[in-house]
Amino acid sequence: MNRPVLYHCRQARSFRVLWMLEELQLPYELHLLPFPPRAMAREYLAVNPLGTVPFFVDGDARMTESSMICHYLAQRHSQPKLCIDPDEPGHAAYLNYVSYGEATLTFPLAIQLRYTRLEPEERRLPQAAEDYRRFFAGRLKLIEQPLSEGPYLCGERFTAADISVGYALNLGRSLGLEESYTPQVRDYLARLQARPAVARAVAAEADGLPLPTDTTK
Ligand SMILES: N[C@@H](CCC(=O)N[C@@H](CS)C(=O)NCC(=O)O)C(=O)O
Repeated sequence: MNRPVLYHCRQARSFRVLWMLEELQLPYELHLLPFPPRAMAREYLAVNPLGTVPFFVDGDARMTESSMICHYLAQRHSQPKLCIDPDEPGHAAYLNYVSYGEATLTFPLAIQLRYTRLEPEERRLPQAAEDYRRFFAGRLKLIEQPLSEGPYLCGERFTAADISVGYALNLGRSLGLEESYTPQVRDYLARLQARPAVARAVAAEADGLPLPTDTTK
């Protein structure tokens, strides 16, 4: 069987998929791209017209949404089991957290990142950055209760939901927003970051390509 193929930029949302592949210990083919690929690797537009990462190929499947790729992989590979099935308690909450990590938590961070660091000085928007910092901090409420009750969002089982949310929390920390994390959220992030699969994913992406700098081109 062909190995799945992942197009990835270091530290971008495609890291979620790399992390999931390492959790499942699947063989895969990794294509590392400079950031942003639509400007720095224009031939990539023939692969993914959006120019975004991840782009994931598995047989006939073509996918561009990082959290959903993690869920897809978790459903197709049961050793270890990294999802909550429809017939198990907590399935709805699991699905909700998978999507929440991207749609609710990463979205305001992307605006923060863009208007504090990626845009050239004259296009930065301190008010937008501050508004979305508050937005992000307020939206963390949803994970505070489950993390006061168990080690992971869905209780004792580590799942794709933790990868989706964990990526966002780590990005928030790298943007200096860790002060809005409760002690339980901080411990949770440390627990996720200590996973051997994270270390393997970091090693896999460390090939010296430039870090994300400019999305305006
Ligand atoms: N919702 C998508 C977002 C994908 C996305 O926007 N990726 C960013 C990197 S974090 C990207 O490729 N940006 C480059 C660009 O917009 O040209 C996901 O979760 O994968």
